[in-house]
Amino acid sequence: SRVAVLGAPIDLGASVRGTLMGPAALRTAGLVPLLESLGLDVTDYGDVGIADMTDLSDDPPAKAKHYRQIQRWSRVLARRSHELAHTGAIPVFLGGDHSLSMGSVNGVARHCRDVGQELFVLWLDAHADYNTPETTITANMHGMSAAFLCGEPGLDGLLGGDVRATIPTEHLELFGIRSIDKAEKELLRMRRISVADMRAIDEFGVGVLTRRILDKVRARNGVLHVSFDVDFLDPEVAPGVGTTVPGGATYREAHLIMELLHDSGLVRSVDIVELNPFLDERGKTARVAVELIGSLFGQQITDRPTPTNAIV
Ligand code: DIR
Ligand code: MN
Ligand code: MN
Ligand code: MN
Repeated sequence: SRVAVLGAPIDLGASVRGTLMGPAALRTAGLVPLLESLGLDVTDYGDVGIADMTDLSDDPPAKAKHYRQIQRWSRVLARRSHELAHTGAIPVFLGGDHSLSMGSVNGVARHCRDVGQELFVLWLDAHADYNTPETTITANMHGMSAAFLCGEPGLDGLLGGDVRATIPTEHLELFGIRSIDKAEKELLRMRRISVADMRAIDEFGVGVLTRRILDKVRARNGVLHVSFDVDFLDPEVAPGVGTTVPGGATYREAHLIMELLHDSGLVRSVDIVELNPFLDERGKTARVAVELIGSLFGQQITDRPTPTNAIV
C-alpha cells in the first residue's frame, strides 16, 4: 500500500518550543527508508508551510494562545489531509505539537464522511487533550485538540463551518492517560468519553484493551486514525518531549499496541506528535518513535503469516 508523509513543523500550540524540529528528526532517524524496507510505496511531501489567508475574521477566543497561527496551520493541514486521504494513501503526519491534529484528523474525517465510513480515533497520550477555551488552565491549544475534534464549543471559527467534520464522542478512544485537569475530567465524564488510563493498562494490559477497541471499530465497519503523542511513552523510553509525565507505557507495551494495530488492517491515517528534538538525548526518542511506526506498518520480530485478530 501507499504511504504519504507530510511534516507539520508547528510548536506554538505547546508550552515548550522545539517540536517544530520533529519532522526533521523523524526523517533523520530513518522513517522513510524503514517504511520502504517494509515494502510500502512512500511519498514524502516535505513540510507544510502556512499560506497567507484573508478570511480569518472571527474573534480569537480569550483563552487560546497563538490562536491565529494555529488557525492558519489547521486550515492548511485540514485541506492537505483531506486531499491525501482522498488519494487512498495512508497519510502520516509528522509533528509538530498536538494542535496539528485539529487539522489532520478533520481532513481525514471529512474524507470518511464523503465515502460514508465511520472514523474512530485512537489517542495515545499521557494527556486527554480534552480542554476547551472555557476549561483550560494553560490556554495551550495542544491541550484542546481532542475536544475540538469532538465538536466541543469554543473554537468554532477555527476551520470555518463548511469544512469542520466532527467525530462522535463515542468514536474517541483515549489511551495511556495519566494527567487530566479537573474541569477536563468533568467534561470527559459528562461526555462519557472512553478513557483507558494507566491504571486500566496496569490491570488489564495493553493487549486486552487494544483488542477491545479494535473489536468495537470492526463491529461498526469503521476505520481508525492513530494520533500518537510521544509523551504516551514513559519518559525513560522517550525523554524528548516537553511535557513528560512519569508512569507511561513501556517500550514493549507500545510495540504490542502498534503490532496489534497493524494486524487489524484498520489504520488509515497517523499523527506522530510532540517529539521535541531540542530536549532529546542524541536522537533516542526520535529513533523509538520511528521503530514504533515500523511496527505499526508491519515490522515483526518473527514472521506471522496470518494475523491473529480473533485470538484473545
Ligand atoms: C494540560 C496539558 N492538560 C493543558 N496538556 C498537554 O495544557 O491543557 N500537554 N497536552 O502535553
Ligand atoms: Mn497530546
Ligand atoms: Mn474525499
Ligand atoms: Mn501529551
